[in-house]
This record gives sequence, structure tokens and C-alpha cells, in this order.
Amino acid sequence: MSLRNRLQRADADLIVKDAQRELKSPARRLLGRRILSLGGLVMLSGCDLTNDKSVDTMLRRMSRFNDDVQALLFDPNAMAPTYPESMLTRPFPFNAYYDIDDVPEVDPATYQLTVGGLAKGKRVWHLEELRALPQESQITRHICVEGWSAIGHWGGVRFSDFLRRSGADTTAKYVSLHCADNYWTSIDMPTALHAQTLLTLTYDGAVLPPKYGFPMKLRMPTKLGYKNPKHIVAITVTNDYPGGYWENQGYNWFGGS
Ligand SMILES: Nc1nc2c(c(=O)[nH]1)N[C@H]1C(S)=C(S)[C@@H](COP(=O)(O)O)O[C@H]1N2
Ligand SMILES: [Mo]
Repeated sequence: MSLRNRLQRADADLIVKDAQRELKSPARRLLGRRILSLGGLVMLSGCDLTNDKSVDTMLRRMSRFNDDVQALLFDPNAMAPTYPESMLTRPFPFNAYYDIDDVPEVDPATYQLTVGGLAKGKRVWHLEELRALPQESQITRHICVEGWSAIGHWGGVRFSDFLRRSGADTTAKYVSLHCADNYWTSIDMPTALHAQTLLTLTYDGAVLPPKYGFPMKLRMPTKLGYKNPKHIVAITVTNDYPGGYWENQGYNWFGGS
């Protein structure tokens, strides 16, 4: 093999490794290992991999393909692990796309949560109304792709309950969530309706503090950290793919954990 060919080969191996990382274990199990050859990837993605842009396009297509596989494998009745209080991580880490000094201050007196899109029930919610709904609590593990995980205790309203009370069309594909800090993400409807998906108003038995998302964080133990939005101000039910802050920069959209 010439040096040039060897270099190209090393590149190809790196690309396959990247793709393997994108296409996480459930997808690998489903498809078997053989498909993850460079030739297989090229065939699946329809990209020729002659430049960085086509590699990027291929990885994005693999990621969208991975979304479909994860959606197929998602079991709405399977529960994420829960933990005893003795295993709580203290202090629970803070993370956002900015520094802790820049956490948004949401005024509870004027705060409104709006529900838009494919919903024909209650459109505007005030904090007191959310607090008056039946509350649940859970101790689950939050996993951040930046390389840490932590066990926390959240309490709040079952999101499926909230969506029904808002008259949401639960046959729609997506629920998008916009935040007071302009962060946004979106989730698939089966996850929105999962029994452990909670619109949380408390952390560790007290009102959710600003750093953890006051007045509320949508907590999904079946999804990675970046899919768990804090400081939500608007919820939209839609069939149009909404993307997300990190998702639009290449993070996998389904983001299952
Ligand atoms: N509004 C908003 N929500 C967000 C983020 C953010 O920057 N803004 N970051 C996400 C990421 S990457 C993580 S890991 C968790 C961190 O939540 P925590 O501060 O409660 O640990 O919030 C998620 N939700
Ligand atoms: Mo994260």
C-alpha cells in the first residue's frame, strides 16, 4: 500500500469509528456489525466522502437514521432505573451553554407557560395552576454527554397529564420546548407520554432553584441531559421537525439514554 493509500485508509477507519459512535449500541445490535464498513456507510448515506462536508453530511444522515432506529426500539412501558435517597449526588452539578452567573431570573409573578400548535385546550398556565395539579416525584440519573452523570430528586406533574389537560393532539409527532434563555429542544410524542416524563417544579423537595431551571425543567430519565430543558416558557405540539439548540449543531436528535 502506498503512503497515500495508507493515509486514506486511516481516514476511513476514523470515519467508521465516528459513525459507530453516532450509531450507538441499540442500533448496532439491530443491524449487526457488518453494515459498519466504510462501503456500507457510503451506500446507506449516499455520500461519497471525498471531503469534510460530505463526511459531515453522512454523519448527520446516520444520526437521523439512528433517530428512527431509537424510535423503533423505544419501549413506552420500560422504566428507567430509580434510586434510593442515599444515592443522591450532592451537590448536583449545574450545566448550561453559559456560565452559572448568567442563569436567567424568571419572575414567578408574571411567569406564563404557553401551549401552542396542535392543542385545543388550556393555552396559558400560571405557576399556581401547575402546582395545583397532581404531583409525582422520582429519583433518577441524569446523564450529560460532556462526561458526567448524577442522581437527582425531582417532583412535578406528569407531562402526559399536562398534555391531556392542554388538549394536545397526542397523535402528533413532536413536542418542542422553548426556554427563557432561548435554549430549545424537541422530543418524540411517545417519550412525551412516558410515565417518567415529568414537568418538574421541585428539586430535592424544595422549589426548583434558578440554576436547575426555575420555574420548571422537563425531566426525562429516558433521555440524555441536553434533551431535558430548563426554564420552559412555551410548548408547541407539531408534526414539523423542530430540531434543537444542540441538535442543530450535530447532537443526535432522539438522544435516548
Ligand atoms: N434552558 C436550558 N436547558 C438546558 C440547558 C441549557 O443550556 N439551557 N442545558 C442542558 C444540558 S446540556 C444539561 S446537562 C442539563 C443540566 O441541568 P442541570 O443544570 O440541572 O444539571 O440541562 C439541559 N437543559
Ligand atoms: Mo449536557
